[in-house]
Formats: sequence, C-alpha cells, structure tokens
Amino acid sequence: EEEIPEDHPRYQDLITRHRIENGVEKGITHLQGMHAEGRGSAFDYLLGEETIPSADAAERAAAAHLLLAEQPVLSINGNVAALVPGEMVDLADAVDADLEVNLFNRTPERIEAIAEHLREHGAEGVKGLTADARIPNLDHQRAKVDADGIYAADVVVVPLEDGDRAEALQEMEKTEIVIDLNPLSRSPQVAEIPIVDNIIRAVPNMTAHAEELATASEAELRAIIEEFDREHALEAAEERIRNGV
Ligand code: PTJ
Repeated sequence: EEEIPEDHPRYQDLITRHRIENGVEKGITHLQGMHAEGRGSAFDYLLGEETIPSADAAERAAAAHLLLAEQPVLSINGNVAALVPGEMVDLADAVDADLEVNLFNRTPERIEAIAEHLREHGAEGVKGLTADARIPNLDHQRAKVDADGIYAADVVVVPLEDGDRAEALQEMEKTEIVIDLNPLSRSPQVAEIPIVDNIIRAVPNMTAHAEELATASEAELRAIIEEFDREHALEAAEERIRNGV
C-alpha cells in the first residue's frame, strides 16, 4: 500500500485491490473474492465512489437497529476480513456485537486464518469456529453457524452475502442488514436494511452513527428506523448507477 501515491485518482480502488490480493496470499480471501471485488469496483465507479444520501440513511438506520438489538452479530467472510478487519472490530465495540466468521467457501484453514487475523486487529471471542447449529433450508456446508452466534442473533450484519443465505436468514425472521454495491443483487433486495455502498466507507460510517446515537433514547432510535425507506434506498442507488443522478 505504501507504493501507491495518495493523490492517485484511483487511490482507494487500488488500495482495495491490494488488500484483496494480500488476503488471497495470506489464505484469508477465496480466489472468488477477487471476482467479487472486480464486480463491486465497477458498481462503485458508477456510484461515483461516494456514500450517496440514501446509503447514509441506511447506515444510520442500521446503527439504530444494532443499538436496539439484544444479540447483534456481524458476519465476516474472506473479503470483509481482508478489507475492513479493524473497522469491523470498532463497529462491534461501538454496538456491543459479536463477530462471527461465516464463509461461503468454508474450509477449517480459512476459518482459523480469518479468526486469527481478526484477533490481530483487536477482536476478542471470535465466533464461527464451533459451528454447532444450522440455518434451515440451506445445504449443509453453507448452513453452518454458531448456536450462540448468528443462529440466536436478532440483528445480523451480512456484508457481501450470497443471495440464498440472505433469503434463508430472512426466513428465520432476523433483522438483516446487507452491505452490497449491487442494488439488484438478491441479498440487498431481501434485506430489511440494504446498504448500497462500499464496505470500506459503510462500516466506519455505521460506527460514527452508532457513537453519535449512543445516548439516544429508544424512541429516537425507533423513529430513525421508522423513517428509513428501503424501497427508496434501492431505487435511489439504481438511479445513480443507471443515470448518474
Ligand atoms: O469468503 P467467502 O468464502 O465467504 O466468499 C466471499 C465471496 C464474496 C467471494 C462470496 O460470498 C461471493 O462469491 O459473493 P458474490 O456472489 O460475488 O457477491 C459479492 C457481492 O458483493 C457483489 O454483489 C459485489 O458487487 C459486492 N461487493 C464486492 N466488493 C464490495 C461489494 N459490496 C460492498 N463493498 C465492497 N467492497
């Protein structure tokens, strides 16, 4: 990362690409994560590489949900771990959530490497290693979760999530917060709170909102959630991507 000059017009995008490459080299990120990153990068380019107002509103509503939650869990995959490990630890601290490693392409080696990577960034008690419960209606490998983690959670943050799993979690009647740069993908389409923004910007902004709302009353938090319009957020993101407005 030191080799990229900060005034390079594509600075953030190049940093992101490097982090994913390093993640693959360290055994954290799956090779498919590079394809996912390429797709995300194209959508971000069309969004103007900025947090649009409807995404900021979604991030604020997500923070309110997390603060109200009894058992919030933040799900970590290979791309999330490579891109925003410290930022996820900060968000977990701000809203008192657990971190759970949950992989689409599950191997014990990657689970352990990601858990260790999170611990290096200050995480304590990383979940996802026990995998003693199953999400109903999903094939065996992809259904594995911790009984006292995602399985029991009332609010889950699932960044860059696979559509089948997003739907299965929705069927479990959890409040689902999805971060995904593609507003047409199934995961944001089924989520209660779809955040169409780069995870690199979304997570620190959720933490900032959570810190600002730390002393807000339950009524204030509920009002923020009530005001958020998920249909509008999805439409606004698509409108920006298609028409640049
Ligand atoms: O580590 P694993 O095994 O759990 O696998 C993780 C990946 C991401 C490889 C796996 O879940 C996958 O293949 O996901 P998809 O189906 O490619 O979906 C990834 C979605 O995330 C796409 O819609 C991308 O546009 C979006 N995306 C990619 N990078 C970012 C992003 N969204 C937000 N921020 C990003 N930086």
